[in-house]
Amino acid sequence: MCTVTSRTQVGIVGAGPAGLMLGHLLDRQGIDSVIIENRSEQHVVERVRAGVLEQSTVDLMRETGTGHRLEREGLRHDGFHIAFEGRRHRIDMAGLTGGRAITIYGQNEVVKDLIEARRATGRPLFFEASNVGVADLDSRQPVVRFTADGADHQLACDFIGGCDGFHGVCRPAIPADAIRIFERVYPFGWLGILADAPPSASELVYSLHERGFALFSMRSTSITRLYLQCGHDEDVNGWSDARIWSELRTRLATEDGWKPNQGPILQRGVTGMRSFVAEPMRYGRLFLAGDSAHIVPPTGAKGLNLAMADVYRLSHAIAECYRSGSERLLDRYSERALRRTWRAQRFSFWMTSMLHQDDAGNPFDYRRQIADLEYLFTSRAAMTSLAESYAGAPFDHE
Ligand code: RFL
Ligand code: PHB
Repeated sequence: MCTVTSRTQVGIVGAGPAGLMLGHLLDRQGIDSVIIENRSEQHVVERVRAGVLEQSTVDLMRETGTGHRLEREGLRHDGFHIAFEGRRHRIDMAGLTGGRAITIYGQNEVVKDLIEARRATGRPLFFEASNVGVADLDSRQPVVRFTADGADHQLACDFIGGCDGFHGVCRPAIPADAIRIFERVYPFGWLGILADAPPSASELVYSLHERGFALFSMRSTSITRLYLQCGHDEDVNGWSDARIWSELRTRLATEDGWKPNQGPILQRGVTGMRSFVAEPMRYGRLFLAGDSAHIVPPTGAKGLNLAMADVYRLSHAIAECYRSGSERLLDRYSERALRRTWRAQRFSFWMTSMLHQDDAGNPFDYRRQIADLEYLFTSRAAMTSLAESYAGAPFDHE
């Protein structure tokens, strides 16, 4: 096999939301990059994951020319509901935050739009790359090695964006004594389904039930997205369609007669829940962004949005370095990104522990959770705090 030696300004490992958006933001500043992804394009655009985009993510896509379809097809939600003890209670997110809202738009649609934008620039994007590795990270010319299109590639870079998710190769390439891991694994996971059924409510419903958490969401006016708390490593094959629907209805139905509509199940999967942070998010000229540096449990709907906040910050830092030679923003990147990360960790942990039933099922905890929720809905201050965190703070690059 021949070896191709080439050079770029920024080597980006991973074509998820973080890697693709980083490439896009750099391109807009006239900075060259090569994106290297180990899965196929089909796999990447069909992967069903996040659905909630914060206001800042929506604004970023709009302002950088990738928001056309999002504007047409995204569903703007000004609020959401939390159900407990048979009743649904609304959080008026926009009213409490001066107009900030979320938009429902599938992560795979975001990825499709970003791939299209990448293609339009003509800059390189490799799918199905194998043997991906990074080296010389603490030198002035780090390298990404990979095999693609029948050749071994040696890509010399000024910087590497480690955007390869939780199971990628970039974080493990950092020497163990240069990184510290903070982690909490929860004894539960989510079983998620996509159902061919029109959503029976116009906003999300998070539910605390004695049998465990459930969540009603959607992807469009004809597709419902639903989640159920299950075991951390639950075998999805142990769940028949009938059992899934029965459990969803039991946990979500409220006394006013509301329940999710049923329909054929189009897709199903289980995700174990964890909180994870790697510090710092930089080693030499390798910068981690998105899930490669941090994982939040999905209850706060923050993971994709945090990834976008990271690459927004990183693209500014890299651009400033090329423009003025100053490494000031690069040097602040990790500390500032971690500050936002820990805020999202705090919020996601709180939402998760308020709404899930622990394995041990201590009745004390359930009563405490109900008290937490009752307080929430009697206090405008508490609701405002929740609404602010859920809608997300503006992105910043300082
Ligand atoms: P990704 O999306 O994992 O992308 C990483 C990419 O890197 C590739 N890769 C490699 N490429 C080259 N060489 C290697 N050696 C590689 N190893 C891996 C992978 O194939 C992949 O394409 O990380 P990124 O870009 O940081 O994006 C993060 C988000 O995907 C993640 O945080 C969200 O999906 C989390 N999340 C949610 N976030 C939200 O903001 N709002 C939500 O509503 C929300 N809901 C969710 C979620 C995650 C979920 N699951 C399945 C974990 C709901 C669920 C159920
Ligand atoms: C989703 O629609 O996939 C979704 C919604 C809210 C969450 C997590 C995921 O907290």
